[in-house]
Amino acid sequence: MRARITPKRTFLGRRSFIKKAISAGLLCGSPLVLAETLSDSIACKKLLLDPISSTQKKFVTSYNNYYEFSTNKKMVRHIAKEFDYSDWTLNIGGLVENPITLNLKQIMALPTCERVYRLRCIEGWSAVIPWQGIELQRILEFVKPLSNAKFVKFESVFDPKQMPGQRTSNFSWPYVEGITLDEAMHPLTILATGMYSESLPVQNGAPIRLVVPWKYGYKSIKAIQQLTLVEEQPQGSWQQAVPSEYGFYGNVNPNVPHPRWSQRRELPLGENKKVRTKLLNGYARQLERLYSPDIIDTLF
Ligand SMILES: Nc1nc2c(c(=O)[nH]1)N[C@H]1C(S)=C(S)[C@@H](COP(=O)(O)O)O[C@H]1N2
Ligand SMILES: [Mo]
Repeated sequence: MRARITPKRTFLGRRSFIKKAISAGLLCGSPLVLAETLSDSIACKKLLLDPISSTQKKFVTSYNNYYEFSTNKKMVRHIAKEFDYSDWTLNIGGLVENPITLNLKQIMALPTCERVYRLRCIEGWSAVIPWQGIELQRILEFVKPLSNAKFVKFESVFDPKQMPGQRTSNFSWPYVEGITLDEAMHPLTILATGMYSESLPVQNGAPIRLVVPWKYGYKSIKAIQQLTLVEEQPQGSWQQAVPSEYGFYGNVNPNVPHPRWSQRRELPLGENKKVRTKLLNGYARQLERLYSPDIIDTLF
Protein backbone atom coordinates (compact mmCIF):
# COMPACT_ATOMS: atom_id res chain seq x y z
CA MET A 1 0.00 0.00 0.00
CA ARG A 2 2.70 2.49 0.98
CA ALA A 3 4.33 2.42 -2.44
CA ARG A 4 1.19 3.89 -3.96
CA ILE A 5 1.59 7.18 -2.17
CA THR A 6 3.85 9.46 -4.19
CA PRO A 7 6.56 10.83 -1.88
CA LYS A 8 6.23 14.60 -1.51
CA ARG A 9 9.66 15.29 -3.04
CA THR A 10 8.88 13.35 -6.22
CA PHE A 11 5.49 15.03 -6.42
CA LEU A 12 6.96 18.53 -6.13
CA GLY A 13 9.65 17.63 -8.63
CA ARG A 14 7.00 16.45 -11.05
CA ARG A 15 4.98 19.61 -10.56
CA SER A 16 7.86 21.91 -11.28
CA PHE A 17 8.74 19.79 -14.31
CA ILE A 18 5.18 20.18 -15.57
CA LYS A 19 5.31 23.93 -14.90
CA LYS A 20 8.55 24.28 -16.87
CA ALA A 21 7.14 22.22 -19.71
CA ILE A 22 4.02 24.38 -19.78
CA SER A 23 5.93 27.64 -19.95
CA ALA A 24 8.17 26.15 -22.64
CA GLY A 25 4.98 25.50 -24.64
CA LEU A 26 5.35 21.72 -24.49
CA LEU A 27 2.55 19.41 -23.40
CA CYS A 28 0.16 21.74 -25.16
CA GLY A 29 -3.44 20.59 -24.86
CA SER A 30 -2.86 17.69 -22.51
CA PRO A 31 -5.32 17.03 -19.66
CA LEU A 32 -2.41 17.25 -17.22
CA VAL A 33 -1.82 20.82 -18.27
CA LEU A 34 -5.50 21.62 -17.96
CA ALA A 35 -5.56 20.49 -14.32
CA GLU A 36 -2.32 22.31 -13.61
CA THR A 37 -3.51 25.51 -15.28
CA LEU A 38 -6.79 25.40 -13.41
CA SER A 39 -5.15 24.85 -10.03
CA ASP A 40 -2.92 27.86 -10.61
CA SER A 41 -5.69 30.20 -11.68
CA ILE A 42 -7.72 32.09 -9.08
CA ALA A 43 -10.02 29.26 -8.10
CA CYS A 44 -13.36 31.06 -8.17
CA LYS A 45 -14.69 34.44 -9.13
CA LYS A 46 -16.35 36.26 -6.24
CA LEU A 47 -19.89 36.64 -7.49
CA LEU A 48 -21.62 38.38 -4.56
CA LEU A 49 -24.32 35.71 -4.40
CA ASP A 50 -27.05 36.16 -1.79
CA PRO A 51 -26.57 33.77 1.12
CA ILE A 52 -29.23 31.08 0.81
CA SER A 53 -29.64 27.89 2.78
CA SER A 54 -29.49 24.60 0.94
CA THR A 55 -32.33 22.15 0.50
CA GLN A 56 -31.76 19.00 2.55
CA LYS A 57 -29.70 16.54 0.53
CA LYS A 58 -32.25 13.73 0.92
CA PHE A 59 -34.78 15.70 -1.16
CA VAL A 60 -32.33 16.64 -3.90
CA THR A 61 -31.16 13.04 -4.32
CA SER A 62 -34.57 11.35 -4.31
CA TYR A 63 -36.68 13.46 -6.71
CA ASN A 64 -34.95 13.66 -10.08
CA ASN A 65 -35.68 14.40 -13.69
CA TYR A 66 -33.47 11.97 -15.60
CA TYR A 67 -35.37 10.41 -18.47
CA GLU A 68 -32.52 8.07 -19.44
CA PHE A 69 -33.39 6.10 -16.30
CA SER A 70 -37.08 6.80 -15.72
CA THR A 71 -39.82 9.37 -16.17
CA ASN A 72 -40.80 8.64 -12.56
CA LYS A 73 -38.80 11.11 -10.45
CA LYS A 74 -38.90 8.97 -7.33
CA MET A 75 -37.74 5.84 -9.17
CA VAL A 76 -34.68 7.38 -10.86
CA ARG A 77 -32.24 6.81 -8.02
CA HIS A 78 -33.22 3.15 -7.63
CA ILE A 79 -32.84 2.38 -11.33
CA ALA A 80 -29.62 4.42 -11.52
CA LYS A 81 -28.01 2.68 -8.55
CA GLU A 82 -25.87 0.23 -10.53
CA PHE A 83 -24.81 2.69 -13.26
CA ASP A 84 -21.14 2.06 -14.05
CA TYR A 85 -19.30 5.08 -15.39
CA SER A 86 -15.73 3.95 -14.75
CA ASP A 87 -14.89 4.05 -18.48
CA TRP A 88 -15.95 7.67 -18.85
CA THR A 89 -14.39 10.12 -21.25
CA LEU A 90 -15.21 13.79 -21.62
CA ASN A 91 -14.23 15.23 -24.97
CA ILE A 92 -14.08 18.94 -25.74
CA GLY A 93 -13.70 19.71 -29.42
CA GLY A 94 -15.24 21.26 -32.48
CA LEU A 95 -14.20 24.83 -33.29
CA VAL A 96 -11.27 25.01 -30.83
CA GLU A 97 -7.51 25.30 -31.09
CA ASN A 98 -6.73 22.69 -28.41
CA PRO A 99 -9.26 19.85 -28.28
CA ILE A 100 -8.87 17.59 -25.23
CA THR A 101 -10.19 14.33 -23.87
CA LEU A 102 -10.28 13.66 -20.14
CA ASN A 103 -10.74 10.28 -18.51
CA LEU A 104 -12.63 9.80 -15.25
CA LYS A 105 -9.54 10.21 -13.10
CA GLN A 106 -8.63 13.43 -14.87
CA ILE A 107 -12.17 14.76 -14.55
CA MET A 108 -12.20 14.03 -10.83
CA ALA A 109 -8.79 15.69 -10.42
CA LEU A 110 -10.01 19.04 -11.75
CA PRO A 111 -9.81 21.63 -8.97
CA THR A 112 -13.32 22.75 -8.00
CA CYS A 113 -14.96 25.63 -6.24
CA GLU A 114 -18.15 25.70 -4.20
CA ARG A 115 -21.31 27.38 -5.49
CA VAL A 116 -24.68 27.37 -3.74
CA TYR A 117 -27.27 27.88 -6.47
CA ARG A 118 -31.02 27.80 -6.87
CA LEU A 119 -32.31 25.22 -9.36
CA ARG A 120 -35.76 25.88 -10.87
CA CYS A 121 -37.46 23.20 -12.95
CA ILE A 122 -39.85 24.38 -15.65
CA GLU A 123 -42.47 22.12 -14.01
CA GLY A 124 -42.64 24.42 -10.99
CA TRP A 125 -40.49 22.85 -8.28
CA SER A 126 -37.12 24.10 -7.04
CA ALA A 127 -34.15 23.40 -4.79
CA VAL A 128 -31.03 25.11 -3.48
CA ILE A 129 -27.96 22.98 -4.06
CA PRO A 130 -24.34 23.37 -2.90
CA TRP A 131 -22.34 22.31 -5.96
CA GLN A 132 -18.63 21.68 -6.36
CA GLY A 133 -17.60 22.52 -9.88
CA ILE A 134 -15.32 24.13 -12.39
CA GLU A 135 -16.12 27.40 -14.09
CA LEU A 136 -16.74 26.37 -17.70
CA GLN A 137 -14.95 29.59 -18.67
CA ARG A 138 -11.66 28.13 -17.38
CA ILE A 139 -11.97 25.08 -19.60
CA LEU A 140 -12.95 27.14 -22.62
CA GLU A 141 -10.00 29.49 -22.11
CA PHE A 142 -7.84 26.39 -22.16
CA VAL A 143 -9.23 24.82 -25.35
CA LYS A 144 -9.30 28.25 -27.05
CA PRO A 145 -12.49 28.64 -29.11
CA LEU A 146 -11.88 29.73 -32.71
CA SER A 147 -13.35 33.09 -33.77
CA ASN A 148 -16.28 31.47 -35.62
CA ALA A 149 -17.39 29.46 -32.53
CA LYS A 150 -20.68 30.93 -31.30
CA PHE A 151 -22.36 28.18 -29.25
CA VAL A 152 -21.46 25.24 -27.03
CA LYS A 153 -23.31 22.02 -27.69
CA PHE A 154 -23.43 19.40 -24.90
CA GLU A 155 -24.19 15.70 -25.27
CA SER A 156 -24.97 13.20 -22.53
CA VAL A 157 -23.87 9.60 -22.54
CA PHE A 158 -25.65 7.15 -24.83
CA ASP A 159 -25.67 3.79 -23.07
CA PRO A 160 -28.99 2.00 -23.65
CA LYS A 161 -27.64 -1.17 -21.99
CA GLN A 162 -27.49 0.68 -18.69
CA MET A 163 -30.19 3.28 -19.29
CA PRO A 164 -33.65 1.74 -19.80
CA GLY A 165 -35.20 5.07 -20.82
CA GLN A 166 -32.99 5.11 -23.91
CA ARG A 167 -34.50 1.77 -24.98
CA THR A 168 -38.16 2.64 -24.51
CA SER A 169 -38.80 6.31 -25.15
CA ASN A 170 -39.06 7.98 -28.51
CA PHE A 171 -37.01 10.92 -27.27
CA SER A 172 -34.03 11.49 -29.56
CA TRP A 173 -31.03 10.21 -27.59
CA PRO A 174 -28.48 11.18 -26.46
CA TYR A 175 -29.83 14.14 -24.47
CA VAL A 176 -28.49 17.29 -26.13
CA GLU A 177 -28.38 20.87 -24.90
CA GLY A 178 -26.76 24.10 -25.99
CA ILE A 179 -25.98 27.60 -24.78
CA THR A 180 -24.31 30.59 -26.40
CA LEU A 181 -20.56 31.01 -26.02
CA ASP A 182 -21.19 34.21 -24.00
CA GLU A 183 -23.43 32.27 -21.61
CA ALA A 184 -20.84 29.50 -21.38
CA MET A 185 -18.14 32.05 -20.55
CA HIS A 186 -20.20 33.63 -17.75
CA PRO A 187 -18.64 32.89 -14.34
CA LEU A 188 -21.97 31.57 -12.98
CA THR A 189 -21.82 28.68 -15.46
CA ILE A 190 -20.11 25.59 -14.04
CA LEU A 191 -19.49 21.97 -14.80
CA ALA A 192 -20.27 20.22 -11.52
CA THR A 193 -18.47 17.10 -10.34
CA GLY A 194 -19.82 17.16 -6.81
CA MET A 195 -22.58 18.32 -4.51
CA TYR A 196 -22.93 18.54 -0.71
CA SER A 197 -19.11 18.08 -0.65
CA GLU A 198 -19.33 14.56 -2.08
CA SER A 199 -18.93 13.27 -5.61
CA LEU A 200 -22.06 13.72 -7.68
CA PRO A 201 -24.70 11.01 -7.11
CA VAL A 202 -25.60 9.15 -10.33
CA GLN A 203 -29.17 10.46 -10.21
CA ASN A 204 -27.88 14.05 -10.21
CA GLY A 205 -25.65 13.55 -13.23
CA ALA A 206 -22.41 11.78 -12.29
CA PRO A 207 -19.66 12.08 -13.16
CA ILE A 208 -20.06 15.58 -14.60
CA ARG A 209 -23.03 17.82 -15.45
CA LEU A 210 -23.70 21.35 -16.49
CA VAL A 211 -25.21 23.87 -14.08
CA VAL A 212 -26.57 27.14 -15.53
CA PRO A 213 -28.46 28.48 -12.51
CA TRP A 214 -30.50 31.21 -14.23
CA LYS A 215 -32.05 28.80 -16.75
CA TYR A 216 -34.77 26.20 -16.27
CA GLY A 217 -33.39 22.88 -15.09
CA TYR A 218 -33.65 21.13 -18.47
CA LYS A 219 -30.69 23.19 -19.70
CA SER A 220 -28.46 21.74 -16.93
CA ILE A 221 -27.61 18.55 -18.80
CA LYS A 222 -26.37 15.53 -16.82
CA ALA A 223 -23.72 12.89 -17.52
CA ILE A 224 -21.87 14.85 -20.18
CA GLN A 225 -19.45 13.12 -22.54
CA GLN A 226 -19.12 15.66 -25.33
CA LEU A 227 -18.78 19.42 -25.59
CA THR A 228 -18.59 20.80 -29.11
CA LEU A 229 -17.96 24.41 -30.02
CA VAL A 230 -20.16 25.17 -33.03
CA GLU A 231 -21.16 28.05 -35.28
CA GLU A 232 -24.91 27.38 -35.53
CA GLN A 233 -27.40 27.37 -32.65
CA PRO A 234 -27.73 23.75 -31.49
CA GLN A 235 -31.19 22.31 -30.92
CA GLY A 236 -31.79 20.82 -27.49
CA SER A 237 -33.57 17.47 -27.08
CA TRP A 238 -36.53 19.05 -25.31
CA GLN A 239 -36.71 21.86 -27.84
CA GLN A 240 -36.85 19.27 -30.57
CA ALA A 241 -39.40 17.06 -28.78
CA VAL A 242 -41.82 19.81 -27.66
CA PRO A 243 -40.90 23.08 -29.41
CA SER A 244 -44.01 24.90 -28.14
CA GLU A 245 -42.91 24.40 -24.50
CA TYR A 246 -39.09 24.39 -24.49
CA GLY A 247 -37.09 27.29 -25.93
CA PHE A 248 -33.41 27.48 -26.75
CA TYR A 249 -32.77 30.07 -24.02
CA GLY A 250 -34.98 28.63 -21.25
CA ASN A 251 -34.24 31.58 -18.97
CA VAL A 252 -36.27 31.52 -15.74
CA ASN A 253 -38.87 34.25 -16.07
CA PRO A 254 -41.94 34.47 -13.81
CA ASN A 255 -43.52 36.95 -16.26
CA VAL A 256 -43.60 34.49 -19.16
CA PRO A 257 -46.14 31.73 -18.47
CA HIS A 258 -45.65 28.18 -19.66
CA PRO A 259 -48.33 27.35 -22.29
CA ARG A 260 -50.04 25.15 -19.69
CA TRP A 261 -49.36 26.93 -16.35
CA SER A 262 -48.15 30.12 -14.70
CA GLN A 263 -44.44 30.40 -13.83
CA ARG A 264 -45.00 32.98 -11.06
CA ARG A 265 -44.50 30.51 -8.20
CA GLU A 266 -42.53 27.40 -7.39
CA LEU A 267 -42.61 24.72 -4.70
CA PRO A 268 -39.25 24.25 -2.93
CA LEU A 269 -38.51 20.52 -2.47
CA GLY A 270 -39.25 19.43 1.09
CA GLU A 271 -41.64 22.33 1.77
CA ASN A 272 -45.38 22.66 1.47
CA LYS A 273 -45.80 26.32 0.56
CA LYS A 274 -45.01 27.84 -2.82
CA VAL A 275 -42.72 30.85 -3.05
CA ARG A 276 -42.39 33.52 -5.73
CA THR A 277 -40.14 32.71 -8.66
CA LYS A 278 -37.42 35.30 -9.23
CA LEU A 279 -36.48 36.86 -12.54
CA LEU A 280 -33.56 34.89 -13.99
CA ASN A 281 -33.91 32.71 -10.89
CA GLY A 282 -32.45 35.52 -8.73
CA TYR A 283 -29.33 36.10 -10.84
CA ALA A 284 -30.46 39.16 -12.86
CA ARG A 285 -27.86 41.39 -11.18
CA GLN A 286 -24.99 39.08 -12.15
CA LEU A 287 -26.30 38.88 -15.73
CA GLU A 288 -26.69 42.56 -16.54
CA ARG A 289 -23.67 42.55 -18.74
CA LEU A 290 -24.81 39.45 -20.60
CA TYR A 291 -28.39 40.52 -21.27
CA SER A 292 -28.98 44.26 -21.41
CA PRO A 293 -31.34 45.37 -18.57
CA ASP A 294 -34.06 46.56 -20.96
CA ILE A 295 -34.47 43.13 -22.55
CA ILE A 296 -34.03 41.09 -19.35
CA ASP A 297 -37.72 41.32 -18.45
CA THR A 298 -38.91 39.84 -21.73
CA LEU A 299 -36.46 36.99 -21.90
CA PHE A 300 -37.40 33.39 -22.10
N1 LIG B 1 -29.10 13.87 -19.37
C1 LIG B 1 -30.14 14.45 -18.76
N2 LIG B 1 -29.95 15.64 -18.14
C2 LIG B 1 -30.97 16.25 -17.52
C3 LIG B 1 -32.28 15.70 -17.55
C4 LIG B 1 -32.45 14.44 -18.20
O1 LIG B 1 -33.55 13.86 -18.27
N3 LIG B 1 -31.36 13.85 -18.79
N4 LIG B 1 -33.32 16.37 -16.94
C5 LIG B 1 -33.17 17.83 -16.76
C6 LIG B 1 -34.19 18.43 -15.95
S1 LIG B 1 -35.71 18.64 -16.65
C7 LIG B 1 -33.94 18.93 -14.70
S2 LIG B 1 -35.14 19.79 -13.85
C8 LIG B 1 -32.63 18.71 -14.02
C9 LIG B 1 -32.85 18.06 -12.67
O2 LIG B 1 -31.64 17.96 -11.96
P1 LIG B 1 -31.59 17.23 -10.55
O3 LIG B 1 -32.20 15.88 -10.66
O4 LIG B 1 -30.14 17.17 -10.18
O5 LIG B 1 -32.37 18.10 -9.59
O6 LIG B 1 -31.77 17.91 -14.80
C10 LIG B 1 -31.79 18.17 -16.20
N5 LIG B 1 -30.73 17.42 -16.86
MO1 LIG C 1 -36.88 20.16 -15.33
